Amino acid sequence: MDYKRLLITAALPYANGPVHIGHLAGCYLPADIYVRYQRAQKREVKFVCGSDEHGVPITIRAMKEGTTPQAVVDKYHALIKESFHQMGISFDIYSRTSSTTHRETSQAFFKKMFDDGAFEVKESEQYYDEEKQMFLADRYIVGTCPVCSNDKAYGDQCEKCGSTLSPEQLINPHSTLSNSKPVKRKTQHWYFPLNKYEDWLKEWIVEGKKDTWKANVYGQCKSWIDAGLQPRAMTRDSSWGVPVPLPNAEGKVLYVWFDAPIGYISATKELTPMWSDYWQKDDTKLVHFIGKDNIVFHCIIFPAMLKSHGGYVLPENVPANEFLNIEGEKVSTSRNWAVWVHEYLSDFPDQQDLLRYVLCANAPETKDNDFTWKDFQTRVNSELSGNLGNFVNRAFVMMHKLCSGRVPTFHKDATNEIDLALVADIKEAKEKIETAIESYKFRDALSEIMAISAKGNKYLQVNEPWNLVKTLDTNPGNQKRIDNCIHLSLQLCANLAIFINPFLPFTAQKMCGMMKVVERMLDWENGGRVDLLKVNYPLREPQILFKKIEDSEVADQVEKLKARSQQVMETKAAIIPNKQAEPSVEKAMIQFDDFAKIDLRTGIILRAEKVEKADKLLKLSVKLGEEERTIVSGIALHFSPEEIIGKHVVVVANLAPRKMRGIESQGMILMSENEDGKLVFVSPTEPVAPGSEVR
Ligand code: B3M
Ligand code: ZN
Repeated sequence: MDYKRLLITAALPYANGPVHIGHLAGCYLPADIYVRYQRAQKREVKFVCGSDEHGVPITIRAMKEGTTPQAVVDKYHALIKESFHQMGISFDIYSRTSSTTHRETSQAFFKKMFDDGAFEVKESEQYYDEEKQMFLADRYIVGTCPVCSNDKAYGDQCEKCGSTLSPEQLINPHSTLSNSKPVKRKTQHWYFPLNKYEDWLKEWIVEGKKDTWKANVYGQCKSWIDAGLQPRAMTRDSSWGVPVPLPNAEGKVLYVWFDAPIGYISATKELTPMWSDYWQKDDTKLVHFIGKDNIVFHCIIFPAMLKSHGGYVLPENVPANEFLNIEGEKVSTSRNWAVWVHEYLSDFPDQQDLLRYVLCANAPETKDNDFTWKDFQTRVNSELSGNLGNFVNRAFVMMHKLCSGRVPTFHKDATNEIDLALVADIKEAKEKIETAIESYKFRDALSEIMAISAKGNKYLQVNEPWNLVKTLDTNPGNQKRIDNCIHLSLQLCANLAIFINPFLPFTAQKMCGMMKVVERMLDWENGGRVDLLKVNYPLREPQILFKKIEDSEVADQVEKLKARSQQVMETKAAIIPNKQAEPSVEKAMIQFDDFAKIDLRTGIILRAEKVEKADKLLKLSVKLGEEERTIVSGIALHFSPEEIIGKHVVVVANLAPRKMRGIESQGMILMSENEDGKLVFVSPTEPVAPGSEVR
């Protein structure tokens, strides 16, 4: 089918943390390459994305950071948006699912399905926290893992042994919000009967997409469908999300995987008044770029929703990538084992293309892949710099040395087989790159580009213009050979700029600057031509296109990765009950994010009393805002209970509770020591309301 326009989406990242290079490699970079290529083809294309700001991960993050979900999404939305922008991910819009347009769009979508009778209402029993008066998402319930006895397993998964769990399987479950034992309560939700779409999905995917969808995507879908589909709840009990637009649905929000993909529609609405052309006309090619963990949502659930609602186009393709591991280990945000994009950008300023190159050359297109800093260095130094950068630089240097800084004439009468072969290779390269990109094989496309650049180097090598010039006196005909060689090499440079542009847009810009051509030259239709640079046209001095990566930079990055995850492990170990305090030593550098995890609050000591049979401990009641906390503090040898009542203090409010002498301590008071070894309270120098945040 001939398409009139393309709508390209990249998965909406959860605004619960920064983006790492695995995210880039997984979907944002391939999507961006594809879109930049389509734009160069002059096709009508829109590229939409935005932050996914609902769902449990956001509320969990808010809890960890001791702040509100809104504050979390505001912070990370801004950070993520900026990281993408700086990396050159060229969205036409980067929106967010907390926008009004999105709320209205997703509610209207739900309402239409509801009115059409698309949902089934079901009652079920779910865990409820009586103290906090709310239903608990699986992640809010912790208990002992029935498989490995880890006592911090979540209601959906044990992170220690990796088992998938349901809250019912946990031994001694308790709420992470109040620590109380949750009770079962009846609740009602709207279920989308996916089972009713089984036949349609079989036809649409299993039969229809066999030859066009990537094997990893097709395979996952097929095994889901073969296993039989179940009705799935499309609403949740929560205070954070898009409210269910029905009467008597108080406290219910849309399931995050119901509203998030509709975010693509809302973002398009915000982008253009022509949004419905993109979503509702058959001649739109819709492509979702995602990571492999999102496959069922984009290939099965969302299409079934679109189908049920009616009037929407369905994805033509869903090219999902696998995962990128780091230095041989899975990315783990909780262990801080990741290369964060904003950190890369500050460690390697203006070197976006180095990362874009390595992440594409090593993209996890068909299987999980490993990113190592050593490999980063090798690819940058020997491939990018050694091949591409080297070729462009040689062609320019030679032109300035041997052809007075201008594009030399191409002499037809001095053409030889080697010239003709290169011209043919350039044409062929264009076609190969094109075919690869159109079929989402970006690694192959990139390696075709590097191959034609390598041919350029070889072409210079066999022509040896630097030797031809030495024998000009005796062999005046050599000038024509020199001219042809430099001429074609420069035309290849122009082609390389066109080819590389979707992949390394910053480099393509630099090359345009060196060639003194406008961006229009980068139009894809110009690829394969060898008359792009006009004869006698003066070109600029070459710039160094790619910075080389030093051994020390590799070592620093590996060290940084290890030190950070080590730090996390130590912090975790430090909150294991009854661990002896470490002697005071200078601590390793931490990132702002590490600091931001600690919820420091001001408080006032309301009551204090000695703890029986523990001569060092005082049991304190501390007022933190509306709340009163019990904190057991080892300060009894320094203070009498009376003298500290009414003191203003600073409390670590999100320290995991620990039992001391049978009393649960719910936080820690910050103290310092003066020269005489006497403990002193850290407290604000002017009165602030108890419960105020310390930053
Ligand atoms: N936020 C999950 C993820 O980041 C989810 C994607 C939504 S795409 C509509 O993996
Ligand atoms: Zn376990």
